[in-house]
Amino acid sequence: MNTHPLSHFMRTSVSLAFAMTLGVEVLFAQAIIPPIGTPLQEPPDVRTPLVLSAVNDPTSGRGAFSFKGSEIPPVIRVSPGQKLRITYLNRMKTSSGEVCVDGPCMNMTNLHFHGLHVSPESPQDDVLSMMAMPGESLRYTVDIPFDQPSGLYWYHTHPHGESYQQDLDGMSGAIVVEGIDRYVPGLRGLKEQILILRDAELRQGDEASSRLEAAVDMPQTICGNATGNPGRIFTVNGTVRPKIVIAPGEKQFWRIVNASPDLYADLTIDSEAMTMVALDGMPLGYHDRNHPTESVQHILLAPAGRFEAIVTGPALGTKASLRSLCVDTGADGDPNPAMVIADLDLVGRRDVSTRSRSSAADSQKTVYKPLSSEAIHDLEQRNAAFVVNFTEDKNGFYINNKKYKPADDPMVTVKTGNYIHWQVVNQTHEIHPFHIHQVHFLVYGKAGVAISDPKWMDTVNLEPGESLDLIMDFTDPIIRGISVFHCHLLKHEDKGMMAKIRFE
Ligand SMILES: [Cu+2]
Repeated sequence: MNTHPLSHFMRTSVSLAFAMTLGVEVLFAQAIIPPIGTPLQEPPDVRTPLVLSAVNDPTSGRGAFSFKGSEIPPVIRVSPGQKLRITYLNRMKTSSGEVCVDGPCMNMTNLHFHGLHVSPESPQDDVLSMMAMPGESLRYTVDIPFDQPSGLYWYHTHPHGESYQQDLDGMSGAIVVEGIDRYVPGLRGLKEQILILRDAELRQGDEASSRLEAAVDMPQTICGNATGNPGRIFTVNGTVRPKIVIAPGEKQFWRIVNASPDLYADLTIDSEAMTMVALDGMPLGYHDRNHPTESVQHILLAPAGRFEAIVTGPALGTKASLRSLCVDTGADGDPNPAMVIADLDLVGRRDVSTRSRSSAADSQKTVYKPLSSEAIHDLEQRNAAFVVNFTEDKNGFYINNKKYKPADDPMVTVKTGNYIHWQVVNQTHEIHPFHIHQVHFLVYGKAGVAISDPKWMDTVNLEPGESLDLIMDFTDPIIRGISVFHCHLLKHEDKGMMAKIRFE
């Protein structure tokens, strides 16, 4: 269940309901959420180096990132081959009003660079030994490799036991690794929209929450097998159901990250097909230069997933919205009903601050990393070198019957330099997204049968009872060190569904 203990919600939700009538800004959740139907807010861009702070919002007390005096997390733009330098200051309070899995949150924090093929050792993407208590700071210098796939990544905090609450509070932001236009030159000159999906919480029996449910057209009928009441709706860049200006026939480049700790988005734009360019930051052309795009009607984004696509403005007179369809999370899952995420505004005036965000032409060569069908077939024939079993009971969540503890030794050691066949098995009655740090994997088989159209991802959903065959890309020695893999429903991760891996 997703109910939140903070009492401030009542006050903020009431003011939201009031504001929806008056059309003024209101305090809601972690920050000011403009009223429904306002234009999509563009987060600020920043290049390395930068200073980011973890703070408690003075009104709500909730965790937040502070950047240049504002609580809007910036979009970090880096190029392959660059060093990403971040000074991260923990300015949160020593005592928290929020509740984490083991009692009151301690407000410890750090950063994870989700999807980047970088070192898991300090001062890089180290979520195990790098940890800042209130008053402490961390200095990150992350070497982005030259062959890092160009696409959409994200940063979020990763303190085991507190990840869920901090991510729910909105301590996350987008990272763009520049250069995706090398794979799809047609992206050059297109208006880029970055959409960061986070959460606004609902409270049962609360009038303002009912209004929010109505505002996003959430059906009152049960969706799938999950019981209970919906606990969340999506926000986009901090706004409930914003308007996205796009002219009829205009092509735009939409880059969407699902930064919710536990809501799935099965994204669709009414009857419009979208032209997918990348999934989880990985351009489709990176492994298959002859097929850099694919037309899709909808795409399932698990928590932490990213989707990048060319969207075409529908004909004038059409009503079109970006929606999430009902996701059946299973009998033990939390409800994940359909809702409207944003509306396409075909006649709205474009804001004047439209930036040309596609990367400038540079001297770097386009990187391709094909994996031949023979190599895939060869890996298919071998038994899985490692099997990840997801299980759960009333006491917690487990990988291979083990509940994660920070003092654990690595559960598995692998030698870098190779592609390796892994299997992930979901033995529970709810869905879970599997994620591993530092690498992407090819999802190439389901229940032992080859998938006709396999995709490279860094976070993949598992249906109840399902087993997936993955080809892990452990080829690059840059990942050497101790890292983790886990369920990306962050409450499950906090409750033990995580394990360490040693890359040798
Ligand atoms: Cu899970």
